[in-house]
Amino acid sequence: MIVALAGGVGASKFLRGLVQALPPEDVTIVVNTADDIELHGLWVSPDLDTVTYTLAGVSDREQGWGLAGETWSCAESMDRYGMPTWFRLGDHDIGTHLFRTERLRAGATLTEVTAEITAAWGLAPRILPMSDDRVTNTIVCDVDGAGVPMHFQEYLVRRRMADPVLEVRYDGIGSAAPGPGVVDALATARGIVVCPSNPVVSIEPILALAGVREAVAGRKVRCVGVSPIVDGAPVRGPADRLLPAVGLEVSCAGVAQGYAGLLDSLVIDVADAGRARDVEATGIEAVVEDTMMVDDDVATALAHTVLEHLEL
Ligand code: FO1
Repeated sequence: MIVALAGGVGASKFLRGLVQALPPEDVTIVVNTADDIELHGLWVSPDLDTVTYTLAGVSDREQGWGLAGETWSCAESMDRYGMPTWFRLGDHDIGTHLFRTERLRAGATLTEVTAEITAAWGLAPRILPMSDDRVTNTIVCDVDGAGVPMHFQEYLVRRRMADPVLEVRYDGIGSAAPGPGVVDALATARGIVVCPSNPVVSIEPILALAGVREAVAGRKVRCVGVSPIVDGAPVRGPADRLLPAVGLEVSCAGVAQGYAGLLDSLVIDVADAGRARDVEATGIEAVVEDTMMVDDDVATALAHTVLEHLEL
């Protein structure tokens, strides 16, 4: 079994390629839940849903998140009443949040509910939330000279990354346990993949759970990552604001520095071939490949490159 550590949109594109390159039932995906948010009484797990919808082939491919052909009648109705709709929930997507929330309230764990949701979409890969406990990415921003903590979604979506970032916190991480099966999957994997996701708010919260970084660092198999930074900028999302906040350069070399001791190889884009030596200075082999996943064919070719370097 291959275990992939994943965030949302970038990871999902890559995973579509991975399940073409491997039997899907041989893939276990550990997904970040530190972006999860409770809104209007509903538990929303954006990265779990993005991975699920993308692998099910029902995602809005242009937007990256949510469902294709979504309708927004509920949000329009909420607007009428002056309810906050800055985090837009589509009508069909709300069905997923209603199901998840109802099952959690009835006592199911997030791991159990996720298995029910992925089964309902007929998915073969195993999708594991990183934890059944609440961990929250909190971005401390400089607002008029004061340090103001915000939920990641508030920083990203509501305030559109407008505030300078002072610090990134993983609230709840100290008392959270990895989800059932997470450490065991890593310990028995034939290879580990770190998807092209934000290292600070998608991958680090997974690694920071008790025993996870140790399981990756102590593996006897190979571990290969794909850089989410191309030519000094994130393919999407706020990594260019968050990497400097944790002291890392916004480049594939900065990503390598953050993963030093964890990865054997890092796939970097052809645009970054000139940074291969800087990547290798961290002790990680640099593999130069097209990482711009404009379609599933590029994602599948990239997945084959990753598998080659896992030396299965
Ligand atoms: N991203 C936005 O930029 N605006 C939104 O209104 C928004 C709503 C949303 C609803 C459900 C969902 O699963 C994801 C949603 N996202 C939205 C994406 C999300 O904020 C981020 O892409 C991830 O959290 C980052 O991995």
